[in-house]
Amino acid sequence: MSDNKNKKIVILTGAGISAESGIKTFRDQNGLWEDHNILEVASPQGFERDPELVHRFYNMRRKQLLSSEVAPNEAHLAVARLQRELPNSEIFLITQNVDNLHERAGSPQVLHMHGELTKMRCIESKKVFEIKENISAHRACPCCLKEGNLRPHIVWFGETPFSMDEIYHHTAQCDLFIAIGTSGVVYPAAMLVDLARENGAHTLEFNLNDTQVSDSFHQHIVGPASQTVPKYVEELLNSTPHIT
Ligand code: BV8
Repeated sequence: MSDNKNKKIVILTGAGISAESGIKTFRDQNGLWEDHNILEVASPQGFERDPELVHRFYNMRRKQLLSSEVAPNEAHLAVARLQRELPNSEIFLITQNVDNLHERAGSPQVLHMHGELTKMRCIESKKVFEIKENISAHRACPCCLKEGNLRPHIVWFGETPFSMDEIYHHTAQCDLFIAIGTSGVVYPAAMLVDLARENGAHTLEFNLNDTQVSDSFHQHIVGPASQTVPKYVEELLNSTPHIT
């Protein structure tokens, strides 16, 4: 990473960054997919087949997220601190997570490539609405007043993630690509490290253990994100001169 130009950094987070906030990951022990058939609750076909089941799946997760038991952890706070304090840098935060913990930690910019738990959208108009309470399939949509037209504003399997052009643009331009708490199982997020590396970026993976894409990373920092990420951010901030 040369020092005489703005450092371009892309950070990609997954469920592992929210694990220590009490939010279940997908594929770990007692993860979300252990209790649910993925395609029943996280696919358009599943929603078509049983919208009530899918609404219940997201209502349960939204209720937990908005309860007092869940808050951003030290890893979310460290990412927000880096975004705010690292001089002469452009940091672009992409999350696969549908929780709002990066925003609540104070991150000034967050791109939710897989959508957001606190949002719903109209199937017809595509209008997006903030939502805090439980939704049922009989709820009339606020824009067309039709029952059954509201769906979670979530990217399901087989659907195209949001803002892929912007994601590819930043990833292909960055000097440093950091992945925090993702298993590297889900595409196209899992291939972003290869795009960054092909374009000369240094690549760094934070995880509890090896993942399916660990071989694509130059560097690994192993351990719980709430400990490893703040330590790394502190060191990076202390080692970065303020180029005036
Ligand atoms: C697409 C929203 C085309 C839902 C999610 C065959 C058939 C059909 C499709 C496919 C196929 N093969 C491949 C595909 C594509 C498919 C896919 O990848 N399937 C996988 C399962 C093989 N992908 C898609 O369908 C995507 N769309 O491909 O469209 C396209 C392609 C390119 C360009 C344009 C269009 C859509 C995928 C999005 C699906 N929706 N989420 C919801 O949340 O309910 S995916 C879901 O998995 C979450 O978003 C989650 O974020 C994501 C990835 O999981 P992770 O975040 O990595 O979480 P995971 O539990 O897996 O891992 C946690 C990690 O954290 C672990 O490594 C663990 O060690 C670590 N960890 C745990 N604790 C800690 C920790 N690390 C540090 N500290 C800790 N304390």
